[in-house]
Amino acid sequence: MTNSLLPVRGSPGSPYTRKMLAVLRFRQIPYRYIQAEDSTLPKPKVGLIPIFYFPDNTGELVAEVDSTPIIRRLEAEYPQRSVIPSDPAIAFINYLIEDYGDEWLTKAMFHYRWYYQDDIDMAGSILPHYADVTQSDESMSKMRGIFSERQISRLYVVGSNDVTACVIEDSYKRLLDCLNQHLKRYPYIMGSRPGSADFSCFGQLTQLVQFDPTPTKVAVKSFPRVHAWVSKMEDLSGAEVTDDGFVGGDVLPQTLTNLLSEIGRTYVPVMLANSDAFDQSLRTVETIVEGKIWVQEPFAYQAKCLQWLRIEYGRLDQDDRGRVDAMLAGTGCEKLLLKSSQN
Ligand SMILES: N[C@@H](CCC(=O)N[C@@H](CS)C(=O)NCC(=O)O)C(=O)O
Repeated sequence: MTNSLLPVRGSPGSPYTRKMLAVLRFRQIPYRYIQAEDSTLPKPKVGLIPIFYFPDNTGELVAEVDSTPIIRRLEAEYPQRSVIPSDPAIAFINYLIEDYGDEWLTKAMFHYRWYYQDDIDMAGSILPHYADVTQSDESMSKMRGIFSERQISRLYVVGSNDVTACVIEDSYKRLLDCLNQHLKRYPYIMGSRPGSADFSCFGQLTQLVQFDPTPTKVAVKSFPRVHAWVSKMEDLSGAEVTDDGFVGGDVLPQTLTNLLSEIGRTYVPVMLANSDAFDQSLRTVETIVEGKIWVQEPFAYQAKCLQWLRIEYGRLDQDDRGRVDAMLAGTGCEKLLLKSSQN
């Protein structure tokens, strides 16, 4: 029986795990969720969660990580209840917002979790239990110290430091405001049915809006609608959707354009500066975001993300490129595509 269930390894404290479980539920794809180390399963090439175990053509399981391509693979293998808009221009917008959720919003998630003492205490005392709740209190308190120190020492990886803290926090609050405005009219970011962009933002927000005390306070006090949205997104297995449910046409709703402008203020300059740092073999990424200095170490994976985004754009035909260009004009996001559009 379990053979027909797609095995997925993850953890409740992992935003990407939450993203993918919510996709599986919405898409009504039967899965089994593995929350513990299982030595009988193969190891992925990169030590990240969530891990999906797909059977190869001999039936042998192969471990895969990286939620964005896995979502596309699931689309090919399970046709029903797609999370990718069929209109290529809207699919591109969905891809861009998905990447923003995965690559920018995660900075807020990691920053808030490991920057302030209240948040460090909560995450440090709860997260290690996810590996095994039957561990003794002694073992847990040891784990708590090791785990917290390791995570705090990695804040620099996402670019969180004393200089960038307020840029990250302001961007989180503006995002909540954008979502709050948008959700007054549409149940999902992508319209009246959820796209993969909804799930990437949701994944990060499960932690920001509902777990870590400092960012949760912001949401509860000022954005209860977004808090409720996150709870509803968790399990959309029974949500009814129609083929024309995604936003469409040539003009996006103003609230979605506002979200793109928010993306243009933060994600865009940092992704561009990061990619330039790689091109020029710089040891530090330095740019200005919202008038403040942004410094971080170059992040190879995010340079690849920008390449992939440009490849998606390059796949559009001329008509759809023109539509995307018009949708992005003036939001700041058009700057991401300057290189590829010159090709
Ligand atoms: N790009 C990956 C990112 C996955 C990721 O960063 N996962 C985190 C947990 S949410 C992780 O496994 N970090 C390594 C660690 O915690 O040791 C995806 O979309 O799946």
